Amino acid sequence: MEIAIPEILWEFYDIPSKNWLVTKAGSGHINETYIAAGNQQSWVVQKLNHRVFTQPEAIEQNIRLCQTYLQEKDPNYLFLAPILNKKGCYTTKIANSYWRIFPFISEGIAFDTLSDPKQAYEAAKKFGELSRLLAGVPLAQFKETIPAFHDLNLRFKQFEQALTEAPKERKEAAAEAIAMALANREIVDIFGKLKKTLPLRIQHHDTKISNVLLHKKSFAGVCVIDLDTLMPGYFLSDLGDMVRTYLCAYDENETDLAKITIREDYFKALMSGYLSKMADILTAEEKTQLLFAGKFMLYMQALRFLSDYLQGSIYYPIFYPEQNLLRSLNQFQLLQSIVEKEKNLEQIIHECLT
Ligand code: GN1
Ligand code: MG
Repeated sequence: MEIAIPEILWEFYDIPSKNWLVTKAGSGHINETYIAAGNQQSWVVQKLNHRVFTQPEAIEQNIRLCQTYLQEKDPNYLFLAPILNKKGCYTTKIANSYWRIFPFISEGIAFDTLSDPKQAYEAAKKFGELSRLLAGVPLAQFKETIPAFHDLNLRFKQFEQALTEAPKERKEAAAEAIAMALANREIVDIFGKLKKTLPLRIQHHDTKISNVLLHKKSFAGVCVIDLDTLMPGYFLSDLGDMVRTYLCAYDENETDLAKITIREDYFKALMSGYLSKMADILTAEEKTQLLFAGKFMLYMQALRFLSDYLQGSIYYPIFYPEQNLLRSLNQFQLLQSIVEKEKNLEQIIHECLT
């Protein structure tokens, strides 16, 4: 693996240049993340994927708005924004690349899957806390860092387009996943109706479990990370992506579908953690859609992996040719598992709300 942080990057910051020991970090699909370890202090260095995030200044603006607001609202809240360069910007452009440097949080750890319901409680509480703290921030000044990012109606159109354009062999290989996408189309229609009435809130839009740091020993929530899609959206996005990634013992890359089921005790922990911060913020209508949030995000992620497979895997990096198809089947399987356990899950939600 080639590791390439430009040496000159450090000169843009008030960080005395050191002989950094650089390693690749994180399991994210889109940006490139490194840890630069020094004797006294370490940093997380990240190269923004400019093909996906075409407007770094929109990210810059949203993060600044949140940071200023949060500093006022709760000065002790750890908001892990990039550190400022000498020009006072979060982002540093070198040649045609955009770089950020974040403080390295040594007591924090990020997981790809969970092994204790307490972790689900703490992580969900941490993301719930962010939504809660930002509930009063003026939305009008925020930019969409990726336009219509979680608009399922648009994602479905993109899927139909991909289906029309896909070569015959790919369509045949994906027949099962395509059938599942069409069979669950109701989710698109429900979302289409909900977006007319649900309130807009600042959402993180990528609340997967690897995007929150928990304390190494106690598992207490330390801070959320990956703030590039912090922008207005629906509560469905943040709650839903937690359901998508906290409940199964295996992640989206697992290919043995027999292992893909949800753990109800983790669902309970997740809901209680999230609602401990959000119960008095959510509207009555939002509270009727808590289970739908998970279905919505699982369906959308399945559709995105499937569309990408049909288009020749141009968005999500893969390690073998069928990977995005298998990721899609994995997510459809998890959706199925939610549908099968729907009654119990609704009962758990009911208990958490009363
Ligand atoms: C991508 O880059 P990463 O891994 O944080 C994607 C998310 C998906 C996720 C699926 C900008 O996030 O929307 O949910 O993969 N981010 C973008 O694992 O598309
Ligand atoms: Mg991300």
